[in-house]
Amino acid sequence: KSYRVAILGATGAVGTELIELLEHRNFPLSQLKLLASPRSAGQTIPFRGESLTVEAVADGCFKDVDLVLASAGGSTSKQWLPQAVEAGAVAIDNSSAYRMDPQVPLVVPEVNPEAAFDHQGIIANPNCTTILMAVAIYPLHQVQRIRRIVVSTYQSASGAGARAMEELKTQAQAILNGEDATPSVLPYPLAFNLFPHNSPISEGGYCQEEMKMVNETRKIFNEPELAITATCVRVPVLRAHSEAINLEFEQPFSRARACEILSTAPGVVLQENWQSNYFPMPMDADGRDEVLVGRIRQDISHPCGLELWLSGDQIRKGAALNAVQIAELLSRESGDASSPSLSSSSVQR
Ligand code: A2P
Ligand code: 11C
Repeated sequence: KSYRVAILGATGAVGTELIELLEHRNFPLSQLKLLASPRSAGQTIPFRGESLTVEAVADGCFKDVDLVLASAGGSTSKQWLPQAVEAGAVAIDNSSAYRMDPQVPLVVPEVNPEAAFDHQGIIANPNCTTILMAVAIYPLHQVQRIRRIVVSTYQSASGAGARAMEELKTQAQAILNGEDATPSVLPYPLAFNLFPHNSPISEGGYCQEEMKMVNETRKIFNEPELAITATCVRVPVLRAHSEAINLEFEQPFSRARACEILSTAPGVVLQENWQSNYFPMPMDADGRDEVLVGRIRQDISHPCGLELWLSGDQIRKGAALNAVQIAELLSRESGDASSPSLSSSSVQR
């Protein structure tokens, strides 16, 4: 079976990657509709040897669509996805709009693939920092329960979209040229600088990005009480996020055992060379599907503590790839008539 697919936000950083992944992973599709704002209508994008024209999202545009991959921001998802589901499509949403909705599964295929089938039309893709951390630590959590997570992030411009990536490049050049480098996309200059994550401050002084890491990880792991604290920082990297993660387990967990588990964990590449001080870096993670994990070491401040470091491509595994993997899960199950699938008739509304 092949599917009629629409990408909402096709001209953005994640949308561009979605198109590339659908092409290269040979997703079974019979039609691809590219949707964005009216600003991009008429733009053409190559796909499988053809030139596809971007359309402005509009009433009625989902009537011949089986699957929507959305990455156009929360308000756009809220505005259009109910209509897409109503028209019979299944939507995989990259925005934060539906993630904490109890009716909506929040899925990382390496962690909770079964949750994807329990949908009512919308499936949420987690925040990028959450996905990268979940892929790296869930295999350890399965062996020995994690009691507390302390995470600090080093997030690239790509997390703020294609325009923020462009701004980092032009700003760096402007600074080197001694020209005006006033930002217009991000709130502060990112070139040769960093700042605490630019999402609004919410509960108790945590920013929204930090609370996403707390709440989304709990939902994906199905561990509503898991203790998590996060500090999120935007750094002048173009693409790929990094994270320093401190884990406290219920029992001591040796570095050797953690390395053994992570060396075969799905979606993880263990990357450590202690002699040359070579560990995961965003430049190595850029364009890769896997989360690179390294610098695994015993926490000298706690008998049950373990430290680790990761870099992962925010646009790829942190967003587009995770969404395509969810679509692949659903499409594989569609062959089995008893499973909820991508066909609208099986979606219970
Ligand atoms: P457009 O390029 O027409 O503005 P990024 O995350 O890289 O900033 O990309 C955001 C994506 O979401 C783009 O494809 C953008 O389209 C799309 N988008 C933003 N706002 C809307 C909207 N109101 N309706 C449809 N698409 C939107
Ligand atoms: C960032 N993670 O790097 C954010 C961007 O909830 O999907 C994505 C926000 C989200 O800035």
